[in-house]
Amino acid sequence: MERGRISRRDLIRRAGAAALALPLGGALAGCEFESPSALAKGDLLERMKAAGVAKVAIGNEPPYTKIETDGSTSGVEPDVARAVLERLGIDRVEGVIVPYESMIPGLKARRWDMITAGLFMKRSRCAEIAYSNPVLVSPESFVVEKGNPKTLLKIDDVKRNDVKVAVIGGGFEDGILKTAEIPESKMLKVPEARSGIESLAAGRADAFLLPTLSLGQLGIDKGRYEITPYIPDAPKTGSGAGFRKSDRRFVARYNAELDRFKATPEYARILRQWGFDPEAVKGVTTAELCRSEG
Ligand code: 6CS
Repeated sequence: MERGRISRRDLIRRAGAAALALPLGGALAGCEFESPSALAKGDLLERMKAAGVAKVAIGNEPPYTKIETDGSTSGVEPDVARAVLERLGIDRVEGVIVPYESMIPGLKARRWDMITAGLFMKRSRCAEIAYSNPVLVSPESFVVEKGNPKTLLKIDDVKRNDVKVAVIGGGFEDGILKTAEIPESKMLKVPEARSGIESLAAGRADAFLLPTLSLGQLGIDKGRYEITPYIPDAPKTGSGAGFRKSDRRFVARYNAELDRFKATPEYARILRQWGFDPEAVKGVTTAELCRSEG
């Protein structure tokens, strides 16, 4: 394998064990792992300006976040964050790949400055971190065997049928099933999106629950599987950037720039590039999304 290049699978496997700093735009520099450096306290904007970089937690789940073949970070959330941060004088964004359930603990431990992963807003998360204004809203779907033999179209169908559904452990979908009081025996916890598809192929699950757009990016075999229509009884999923509550002064400045950016054609272009509808988030508030259970 060419030095400095590791496979996507290897990247995900290793990322489960450690945070991985991926310089934006630069090649993966020898696959070193960035040891978690406790970020100094003080004003977040000043700190990021002094460092010349914003360190952001991502999940590497296109189209929300993506590691490009050159090791750079993209996806709808990092691309929007990059545009807003540039307006605040911070030119570089450095993605760190971590599991969703590690994003908030790592933020609180000051291992990264912010979360730009499509970490959907819900009551329990909004109690722990400060979210920016919403960047996007997006639907959820199942991927099931072609023909949907178990007729899984909504969360209630999981309740009423003898099925097992794969979800990312600690992710928003895990919370959806728990809130619907679906027993753990009906859930299969997987570490990330690709292993959700693998669990279907291995016959360990009847469906995989994930954002519709993410399922569309997994290259599933359309001869064997299909993605269901949007799930009508799943809570509205929306995300923005996540910050420590102690950085609320910065969040106010970030929101002012984000709101101005959301009025530009560039914002609409970024969302559409990744398959999101910029109109869908209009009028949606953080307070509204933070009322979601889960
Ligand atoms: O917010 C979450 O936990 C979910 N967000 C995305 C973009 N994918 C799956 C994950 O469970």
